[in-house]
Order: sequence, then C-alpha cells, then structure tokens
Amino acid sequence: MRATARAQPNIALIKYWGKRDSGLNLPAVGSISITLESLFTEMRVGFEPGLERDRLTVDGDEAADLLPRLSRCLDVLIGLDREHALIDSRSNFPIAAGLASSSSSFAALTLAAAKAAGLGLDRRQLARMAGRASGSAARSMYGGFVELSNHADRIELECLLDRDTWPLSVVVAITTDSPKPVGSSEAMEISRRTSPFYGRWLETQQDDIDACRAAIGSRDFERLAATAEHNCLKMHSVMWASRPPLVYWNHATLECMRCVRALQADGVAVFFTIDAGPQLKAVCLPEHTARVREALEATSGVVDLRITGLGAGATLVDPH
Ligand code: 2P0
Repeated sequence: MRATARAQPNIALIKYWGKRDSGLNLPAVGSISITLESLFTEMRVGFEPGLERDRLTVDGDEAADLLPRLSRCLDVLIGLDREHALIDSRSNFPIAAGLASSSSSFAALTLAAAKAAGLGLDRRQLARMAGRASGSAARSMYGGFVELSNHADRIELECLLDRDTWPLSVVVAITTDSPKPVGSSEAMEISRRTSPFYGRWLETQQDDIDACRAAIGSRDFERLAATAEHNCLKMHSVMWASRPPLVYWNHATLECMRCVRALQADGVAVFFTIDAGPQLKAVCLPEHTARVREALEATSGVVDLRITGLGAGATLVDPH
C-alpha cells in the first residue's frame, strides 16, 4: 500500500502548447523532449485505510493548495472508491517556476501510486496516465530523447535515442525563484482562444517534429539547435500575441539569450530553449559545458545555475 518513485523533469525541444481535449488532457500537438538527470522529484505515496482525506506535504510543509490536482490524478488512476493517501513530495529545485516541476511531479506520483495500489501497468500505460494529469509528465516516464506523438484518441511515447548514445549537457540559468504568473493549463487555453498565430502553430508543428527527429537520428547538433530555437520562439510568439499577452520572460532571460548568441558566434555548440517561465535552458555538447556555465554565470540577472546531463527516466525507489 506504499511506494516511492523518483522522476526527473524534461525539457521540450519541440514544445507542447495547446490542448485538443481539456477533459482528457490530450495535447493539440506532438512534442519532443530530453529528460534531465540531476534535478528530481521524489514522491512517497501511502494508501491508508481509515484516513479521512488525502494529505500532501511538499518539501516537508503541508500544501493544501496543490492537493486537489494530485487527488484528481489518483482518482483517475485508481478510481473514486480508493483509500485516501498520504503523499510526501520532495524536489531538489524550485517548483512552479518554469523548471518543468509538473513533469517530474506527476510522473513520480503516477509511478508510486500505481505501485502502491498494485495496478500492474506497463510503462506505456503509466506514461498515458501521467499525461492525463500533466501533458509533459508522460515524457518523464522515459529517459534520453523522447517523442510524444498524437493519435486520434490517445498519445504514444517513444524513446528516440538513449542518453548514452548522444550525451548532451544542459545548463539551466535560473533568473528568479518566484512562481510563474499564469499556470500552463490556463495559459494554453488563453492562446487557443485568442492568439491569431495559434492555427499556424498547429499547422507547422509536424515539420518541426520531423526535422528534430531527423537531427536526433543523425546526431546533427546544428540542425537540432536551429529547429529547437525556432520552435521555442514560435511558441513564445503565440503566447505574446494572446489576449491578455502571456510574457514569461524577464530582462535576464533576454540577457541569457544574448549570451548564448555570443557563444554561438564564437563557435560554441550550444542553443537555448525557454518554457512557460523566465528560466533559460542552454543545451550544449558536453565538452562545452564549462564555457557555457562560465558565460551564463557572469550574465546579469542570473541568480542560480543547475548543470545536468540526460536522465534515464522515472524509477521506483527502494524504501530500504
Ligand atoms: C512543454 N510546457 O512541452 C511545454 C512547453 C510549457 C512550455 O508542457 O496543462 O504542465 O499540465 O498538461 O505539461 C507545461 O505544461 O501542462 C508544458 P498541462 P504542463 O514542456
């Protein structure tokens, strides 16, 4: 009745932005991501007979405001007649600040809860269930380079390449620890309803996915860099043109972009990507990690840095 799982956040190189079914949380577009290694969320879940309601602690503190979404995830996974659960969540990075904490949180929660409830689901089924709670969480079930593809009534996940075959580094430049102003689910709906670019975003996504998949297949860093930066800026253009506008960047985000551009001009194999938050993720070949770290560390407005390789995907943690 108890289990613990650990999952890493993932960073989308080709982004998920928009839903075609909010009830089932089905994405409007496919996406491609890399799973990180050294950032993680660990979830301990225990179904306790006699407990009157679900309880959640996040990094040791009771977190009633975050509980409803986790309870819903358990209801969908196990059923409304389940026992109530004690959930303990711990992350080694700031949550709800554009560092993809919902991907690691819901992947870890799904894996731990399925084990604790004895569901016997395989990884593909677990990924789909995690995706019902948070679209990006489906990708964190897998390691390395992961594609989420969209089908009529479901999503499919595939590991395109494992982390050892093409070991990339990610330098995360944290520009603030504050939570983001608008959550992703709400922001995606605002874009779908109001952005004049949303339709073109949907129409052009498959081209980016195909180009990214080909770049990964041939380990063509330059092509990967160009495709990922284009897709990131296109997603932010959709956001900026929404009403009200969704601008997640701050001045340091732009300084970091300028820093990456200067490194590229100097021949460093690096590119940037930015999600629904002000942090910039610089992806580079491992031999350039120190150079990228030094340059971002010296960039105005950067308050912290995290450096990581690629991770292996969500795992159960032995309690002993
Ligand atoms: C992504 N993001 O592909 C994109 C890029 C943010 C920008 O997936 O509503 O927390 O829970 O399914 O997965 C963040 O949104 O959204 C996200 P829900 P999620 O990584």
